[in-house]
Amino acid sequence: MKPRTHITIICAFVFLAGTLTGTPGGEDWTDNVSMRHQFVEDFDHDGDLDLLRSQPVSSFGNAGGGFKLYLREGDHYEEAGMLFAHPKAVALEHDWRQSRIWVYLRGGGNVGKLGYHVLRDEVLGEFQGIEINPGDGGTELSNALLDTIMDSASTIHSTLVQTDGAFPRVPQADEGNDAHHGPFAVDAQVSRVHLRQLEPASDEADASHPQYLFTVPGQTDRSLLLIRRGEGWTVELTVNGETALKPTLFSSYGTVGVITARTADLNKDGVEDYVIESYSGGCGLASGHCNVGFVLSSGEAYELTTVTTLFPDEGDFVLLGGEPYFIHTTLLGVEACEDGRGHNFWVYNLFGFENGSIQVANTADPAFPKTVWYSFRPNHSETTLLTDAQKAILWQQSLSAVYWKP
Ligand SMILES: [Ca+2]
Ligand SMILES: [Ca+2]
Repeated sequence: MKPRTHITIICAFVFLAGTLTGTPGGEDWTDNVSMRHQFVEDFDHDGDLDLLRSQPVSSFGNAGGGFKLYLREGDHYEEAGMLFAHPKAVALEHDWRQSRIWVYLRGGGNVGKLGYHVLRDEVLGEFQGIEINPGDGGTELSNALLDTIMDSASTIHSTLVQTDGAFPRVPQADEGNDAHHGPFAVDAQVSRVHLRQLEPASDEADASHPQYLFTVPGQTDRSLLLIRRGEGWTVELTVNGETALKPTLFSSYGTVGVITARTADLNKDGVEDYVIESYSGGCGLASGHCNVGFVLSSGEAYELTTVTTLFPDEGDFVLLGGEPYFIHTTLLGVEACEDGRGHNFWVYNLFGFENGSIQVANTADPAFPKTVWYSFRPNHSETTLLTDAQKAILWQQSLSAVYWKP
């Protein structure tokens, strides 16, 4: 077996200075709930998401603090050990035998410790590391080592969560999604597009060559085929035995869970279109990252557009003025808001369908683009924490995070 190695960098995305103390939830905030840094990641590479959860933030200093590792075992977690880390300097490396959890621990001045804990057979080993001297005035070698391991280009976000100190529960699939901060008020009358869920034609997929074949019941003339290629997937579509979409890269990375496919006529030409989804996994809110492929009818052929969004669900397909739209979701941070503090925001854009393509269509509803503060309680209002100029920047960022034609 060929060793497969990749390092994913995990960093906290929340703005710690503003949230470690104070009143993150406004007047509803009470002190009997503790805030924890939480990384949700498959630490032991067994296909189940695990938790690395901090001790109370009040015990944290500049170098970081203690974290406990909980490995998912079926419907519960087993404590696998403890490590010391800074929530912004944790990286995870898997090879075929074991995992390494890399940490950088800042000391005084430029001095710090870089090293890892081996995770093997569900046991977390001791810290093994070296003293390095990075930063301004640090050595070239130390800087290169730190940059290589804590490569910010591969950042995966963690979350700051409220806990009552209890042993962690196994999270539910929809936990952490944007439903409590959606673009529409809870009682808003919004029509949804009905999408028909498709079952793969065969569940006997060969594990070494995974593929999914989807057909619409009663429509034997066309079929949609997804084939695993390396880490990613290609999609192809045939109509009456003819190729209507040649094999095209849909998602360039692996899938956590299963690929799903649904149909609806989104571009209203009388021919069913397809929506396919591949969740990327990752920790915390990153687990909501999902590639959504729109396979849209266009004359005799079909065209694929993939977008990356967060926690897509039925609620993201809406009818506005009788026309179908998709609500695209991103989560972005702003360091200095109107209250002088850093906050995170859900940014929503409307996408419309025209023939085989997808377009930004925020003009379809005056509420879009919508920017909602990700606070600690349900909220569906346009934020007042940002200036128009800040919102314009966020909006630009939200659309640059979309992965269009692969
Ligand atoms: Ca695991
Ligand atoms: Ca169509």
